Amino acid sequence: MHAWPASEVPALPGKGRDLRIHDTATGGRITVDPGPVARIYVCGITPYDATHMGHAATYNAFDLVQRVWLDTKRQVHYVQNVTDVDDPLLERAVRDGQDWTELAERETALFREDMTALRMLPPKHYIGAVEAIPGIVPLVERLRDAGAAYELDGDVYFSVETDPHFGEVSNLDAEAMRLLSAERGGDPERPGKKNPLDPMLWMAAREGEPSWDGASLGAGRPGWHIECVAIALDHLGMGFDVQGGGSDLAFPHHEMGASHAQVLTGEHPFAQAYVHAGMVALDGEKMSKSRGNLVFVSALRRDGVDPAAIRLALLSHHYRSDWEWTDQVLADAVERLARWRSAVSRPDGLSADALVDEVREALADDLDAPAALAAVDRWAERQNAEGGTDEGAPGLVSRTVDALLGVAL
Ligand code: 5CA
Ligand code: ZN
Repeated sequence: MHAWPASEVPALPGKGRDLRIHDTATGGRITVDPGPVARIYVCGITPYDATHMGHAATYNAFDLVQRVWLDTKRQVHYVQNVTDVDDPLLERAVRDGQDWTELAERETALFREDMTALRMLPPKHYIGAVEAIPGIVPLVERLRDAGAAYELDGDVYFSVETDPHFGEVSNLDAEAMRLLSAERGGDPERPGKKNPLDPMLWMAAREGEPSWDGASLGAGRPGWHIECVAIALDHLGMGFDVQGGGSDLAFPHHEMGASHAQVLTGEHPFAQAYVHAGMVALDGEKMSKSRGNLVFVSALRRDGVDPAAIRLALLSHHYRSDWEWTDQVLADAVERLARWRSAVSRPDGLSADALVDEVREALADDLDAPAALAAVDRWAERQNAEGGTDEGAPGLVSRTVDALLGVAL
């Protein structure tokens, strides 16, 4: 699939700081040391009901990761998927009486437009589940032939017990895993499984549902976790730097994906850091397609909201916290954008050298965007009140905000 166009990332004077980020697997902050080419995989959307503010907040977090790396003069190799065939997508298409491929294409196109408007950096490889199927089938066959997968009425399951590291991503107890598995696409109640948590790798063709040639697996379609594993191994390889998504992906999705990959390759770990963004809520409940309590990026844009203000609203919360979308959050962001734009509108002003350092330091410190915004607020307040004589300072602030926060002033 094609991704979306990249906005220019201005180079800043000096050099950025190395990223320290909270890793779910170790439960603490680690310094990521990616080498000259940083490798990141961020789980993409299942294309229906896109792009809501929860999606946007999660992609904003991983956009910041890349901006911190780019500021250290590294290249970034970014891969994202689109889950363009899966149960919930097919169910939605049936509910609305539309063709599932048309639904997926339309929503993916909308997502690209929203990402472009929000100045999110595009992945180098943007890969759909359907186009990944020829690469998925041999992986499932290999797992089966190695005794790590088994058949149940034509479906193929992964045996979690074959990975000695299973459980090390999310660190949950057995009961919590069972509950989350049932909630998030698993089938712990299905009789005949070796372990109730075992996830499906390949689902045999079902009447009235799309299916693909699965060679020795028979016709069917891929399970969810193996989709991301196949794409990540193909485009990044084992041991890449950051696996990213919302906190609802830690278990089972990232746990199972890590196990699939570790058993397939005999190597550990799948990713150096597992990074998870908090959940955005609306009216006290997690914003989710199943609840339908959604605020869409495109609806705000249609109402004439500047995408830079939407981005500032996302940035005003720490990526790891769970937070609530409200009209006030957006109103504050609109005001902040106006103050910042006014402050950078003059050709000279208050020196910004210290500000560049502060923003860099805040973001390198587990992506502390609220601290970065506070630093720019302080500069803008003094610039608007007192000004200064430093030629080019406002331009430097614009470039800093653009390069590190993705906001065009
Ligand atoms: N296609 C899979 C990943 S392979 C998927 O989870 N798709 S999704 O469309 O449901 O979600 C896309 C991303 O948005 C995921 O990282 C998910 O964790 C995140 N997300 C979903 N809802 C919220 C929310 N309310 N707040 C923050 N992030 C969210
Ligand atoms: Zn994924």
